[in-house]
Amino acid sequence: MPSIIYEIEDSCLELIKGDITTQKTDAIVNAANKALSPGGGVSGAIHRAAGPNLREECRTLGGCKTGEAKISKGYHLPAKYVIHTVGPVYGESPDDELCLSNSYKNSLYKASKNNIKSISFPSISTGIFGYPVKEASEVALNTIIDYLRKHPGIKLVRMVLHSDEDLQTYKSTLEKILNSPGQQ
Ligand code: AR6
Repeated sequence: MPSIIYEIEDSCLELIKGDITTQKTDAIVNAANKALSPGGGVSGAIHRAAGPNLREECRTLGGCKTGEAKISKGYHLPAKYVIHTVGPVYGESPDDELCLSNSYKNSLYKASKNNIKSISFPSISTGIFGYPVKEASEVALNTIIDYLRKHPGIKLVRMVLHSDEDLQTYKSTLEKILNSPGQQ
C-alpha cells in the first residue's frame, strides 16, 4: 500500500508502512519504558540502530512517567533527535485514553520547543503494552490533528505503521475523523 498524505491546515499528516529507525524526519518518537532502557519492540530497534551512546544519554534523563516525553540526540539514526514517551499499559488505569493522548501531545510539544519541523511516530502502546489498534488509532490521530490545527510550526507528522493491517486501521480511522461533521 502506498503512503497516504492528508493536509491539515499548513501541515501534512502521512501514514506509511515501514521501519521507524530508517525515517529521515528531524525526530522519531520512541515507545519507551519508564526507565528509558532499551527494552524490546520498537524501542529495542531504535536503540540498536542508534548505538550505545543513546543508552548512555538516556541514563542521564531521569526516567519518564506515563504520558510524559523526554528528548535525546539520534546518534547513528538518520533522525537528529529521538523523543521518548511512555504510553499506558492497556487496562492498567481508567485514564488509558488520556495517558495515550498525553504521550502524543507531549511528544509534539517537545518537538515544537526544539524547533523540529518533521516527526515520525510509531503506534504507541499497541505492541507489548496491549492497547487495541483501532482504539489507539482514534486517540493518536485525534490528538495529532488537534495539535497541528493549534500549532503551525510542525510541517510533517508521519505515522509509521509496522504492518499492512495497522496501516489499514489507521487509514480507516483517519478517513472517518476527516469526514465527520464539523471537520470541514
Ligand atoms: N518501526 C515501526 N514500528 C515498529 C517497529 C519498527 N521498527 N518495531 C515494532 N513496531 P511496542 P508499546 C511497532 O511493543 O506497546 C518495549 O519493550 C509494533 O508492531 O514497541 O508501547 C518498551 O521498552 C507496535 O505496533 O511498544 C516498553 O517496555 C508498535 O510499534 C514497551 O515495549 C508499538 O509496539 C512499550 O510497549
